[in-house]
Amino acid sequence: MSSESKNHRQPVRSLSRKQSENHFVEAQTCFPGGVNSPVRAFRSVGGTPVFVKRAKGAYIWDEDGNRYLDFVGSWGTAILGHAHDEVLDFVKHRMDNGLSFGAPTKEETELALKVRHYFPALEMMRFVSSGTEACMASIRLARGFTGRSKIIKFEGNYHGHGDMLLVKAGSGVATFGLPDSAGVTSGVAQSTLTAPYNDIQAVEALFAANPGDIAAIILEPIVGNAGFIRPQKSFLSDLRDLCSREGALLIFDEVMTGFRTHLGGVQALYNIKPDLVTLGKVVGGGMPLAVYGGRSDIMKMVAPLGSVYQAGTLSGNPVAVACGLKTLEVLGRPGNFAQISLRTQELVTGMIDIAAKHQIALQADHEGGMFGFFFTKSPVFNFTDAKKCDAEFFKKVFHALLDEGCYFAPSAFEAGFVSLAHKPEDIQNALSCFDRVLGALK
Ligand code: HOZ
Repeated sequence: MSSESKNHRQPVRSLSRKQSENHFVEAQTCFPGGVNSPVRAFRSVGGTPVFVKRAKGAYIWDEDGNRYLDFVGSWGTAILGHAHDEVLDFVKHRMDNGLSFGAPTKEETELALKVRHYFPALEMMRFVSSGTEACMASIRLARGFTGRSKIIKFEGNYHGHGDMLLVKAGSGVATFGLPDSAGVTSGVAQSTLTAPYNDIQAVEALFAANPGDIAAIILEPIVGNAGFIRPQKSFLSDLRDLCSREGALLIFDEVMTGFRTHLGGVQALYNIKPDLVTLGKVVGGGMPLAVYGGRSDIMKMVAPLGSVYQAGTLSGNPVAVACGLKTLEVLGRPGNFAQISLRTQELVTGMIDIAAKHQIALQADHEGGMFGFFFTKSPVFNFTDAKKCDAEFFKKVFHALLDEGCYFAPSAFEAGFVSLAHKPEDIQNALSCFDRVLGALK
């Protein structure tokens, strides 16, 4: 048993977070809601966000010195665990050569070849700095390539905060129950058509009503931003067939699922070849790096080869590339991904058993190192189903788990993540906490 795990705290009902509270008061004078990304503000669960001082392995520590077993992992980014020694050494070494050049480096190509090894659909690619950028650029490219203007996305799917994608979006938009975002013009929003996830008939109806107008379908091939929702039966292959038939592009947003549900993403799991793909989070290993890419005939339309413009000073940043390179190297070592998957499976099957023991309705699922759970009786196939979950009960469970030293996403509509640093005893500790919490709250 690791010393981190051995020392896992015994249950306490309330942790002091005085320092976090003080920092939160001050942060609110600087940042809207005191945060730089909305879900972090804890608004949907109430209370004070945990102000993180440091993180190592499967744990984070707050400014009050409390330690938490982390199932957020920087929203999936920290797949090796936090501050992995080999990654840190490699990144520090790279930093000695400079932080940003705004010019090409050989390491960018090394990383691109690694990405293509796992994701052969990315025949050519571009590095950008965030998943938002990757998705925005992929939509512009799909429109440029097809000469069509409309896109289809799914309710509760989140593809970053580009205007055209903030329509019936997931993540913070779903968490806070916002209809859509103010500031997105109706002209822009009108070009975004939406359908319920897992509903191929609804998508077919959109194509029938908009003949020759639809440039692309973009989706999370396993949803993480409305909680964890799996594609049913032939949904992904039906979308593939439909796009091919209609001359529209199929875009898999694997920012969350890439290298996370499978080393080759959901496209490898379900054996589907999308036309364009977006990646983020794991690919940068904790540094701001994301990717979009796909068929080379499409990617050749990107400037300077073609007429679709996209650029960025920090694109392909050398420190971020180094972090991504080492992260993927460690992740790809024999047995590592299987270990993450096994820990995740142990967690989720344990949660299901515990909920059953306490007669609490729970739907939970997992793939690779990603998981999700809803407090609801019925299976969840789309965002409408997800919204039927008991969000009030979730809040109580969330806070009780936090007080037990387990940090889960502060939203009923976000996925959770397990890393290589999570040991069997960490999972057992988390399950003991879950058992105590459900026992106390039922
Ligand atoms: N959009 C992220 C979760 N799906 C949250 C980002 C953050 O708060 O860091």
